[in-house]
Amino acid sequence: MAPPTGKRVKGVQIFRPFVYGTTAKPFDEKTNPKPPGVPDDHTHSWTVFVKGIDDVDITYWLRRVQFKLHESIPNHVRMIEGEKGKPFEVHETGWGEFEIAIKLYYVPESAEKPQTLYHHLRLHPYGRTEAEKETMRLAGGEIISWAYEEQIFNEPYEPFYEMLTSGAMPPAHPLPHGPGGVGGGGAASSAASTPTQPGHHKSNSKSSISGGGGKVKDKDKDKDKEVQMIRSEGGVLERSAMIPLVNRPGQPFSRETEQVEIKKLQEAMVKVEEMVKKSKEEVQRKEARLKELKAEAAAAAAAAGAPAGK
Ligand code: SLL
Repeated sequence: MAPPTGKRVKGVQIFRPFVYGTTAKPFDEKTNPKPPGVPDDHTHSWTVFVKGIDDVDITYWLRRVQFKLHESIPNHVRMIEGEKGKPFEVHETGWGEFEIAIKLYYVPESAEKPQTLYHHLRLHPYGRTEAEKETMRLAGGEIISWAYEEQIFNEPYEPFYEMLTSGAMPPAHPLPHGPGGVGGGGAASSAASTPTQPGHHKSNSKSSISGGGGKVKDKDKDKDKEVQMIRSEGGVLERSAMIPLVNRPGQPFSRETEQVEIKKLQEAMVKVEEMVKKSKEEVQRKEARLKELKAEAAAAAAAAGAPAGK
């Protein structure tokens, strides 16, 4: 690998959201028939993947991904090369759950060493409670186990910083089948009713955004407006650090989810505080009782007239 050129951009951290995980489905004659050639003991089809949030392209920072599967699987080490706008993924069939090692190889310009994540393939409903498992069972038999993650690039080299921060743009043409580039009020307003269509991006519009915060810093006001409208629907810009505002089917990681989680944490904190308060009161009651008992014992000893310590 050629050594990276240029200096590091001091004091800058760029992060890029991504999602990884597994999706599994039991074989079923009607909903998921077993393809010919699949061994009898295989019960599920499953996929393991790494992809951009909202399906945006991430191959400008992630070059390839190695998935290390269970050794019982033929060719259990799979290297997947990045293809622009497509997830890194492996489709398989099998009967058992296991830990998958997911090794991320970055673009050479980043000069980053590969990094490994671990993910447990789930085939069966899981959760802390029976109710959680039941919810999964009801979801059409599909078992999803996905994680949101943020890749942080600390003080990137200048050329890589350019790659990371230039060219933020809408992820899709706002008109489903419209020809030409993005632009014009009509296109922008239809974007509001047509959420992002990954893989259909043709535009060269050059809205750039700051990697750290995800704010538009373009001079072109019309483009800004268009970007804002797409954002307001929860879609994210390509080459950005944005997180969708709202959930859509198959896209559970958003500000909306974050708010729900924050609310759950706040409620849990209130509960914990109540429990701590009750425990403290209980300790106080017990201490008071202990004091009483000690006083009673001392009084009894004094009444018996026994000399202390004998
Ligand atoms: C278990 N420790 O016992 C795990 C191992 C292995 C899963 C699970 C084989 C697929 C194939 C397969 O599903 N292995 O033969 O291609 O649950």
